[in-house]
Amino acid sequence: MNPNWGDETSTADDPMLDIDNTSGYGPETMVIPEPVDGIYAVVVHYFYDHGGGDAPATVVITLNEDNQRTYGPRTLTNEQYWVVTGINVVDGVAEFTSAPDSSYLFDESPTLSRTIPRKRR
Ligand SMILES: [Ca+2]
Ligand SMILES: [Ca+2]
Repeated sequence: MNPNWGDETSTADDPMLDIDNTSGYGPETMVIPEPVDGIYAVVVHYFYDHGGGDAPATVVITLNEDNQRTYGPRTLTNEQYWVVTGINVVDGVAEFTSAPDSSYLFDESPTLSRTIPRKRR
């Protein structure tokens, strides 16, 4: 829920999940207050359906506190991964890397380097 990314002495560049809702419909909220520069992938994993079958997922992303997009609802099957979008952070400013309707479903953990273009060095 609270991995230490980027600067090990700072928590401002870490993703923070408010609640890991394992039994209900959410919502769950994740925030990265001051992300370090780089490419990020937003991925939803339908971890386990508890026998409940397919379920719709909706993702709302807000960048820089004012640039908001909503993805879905998208129907997910047990254990599927939904690669929602990439986010590119340059000089502390975040932008979406892909069009709102370009997302992918995978039945196994996706190789993100092949789905999200990496920043050229
Ligand atoms: Ca950190
Ligand atoms: Ca969860």
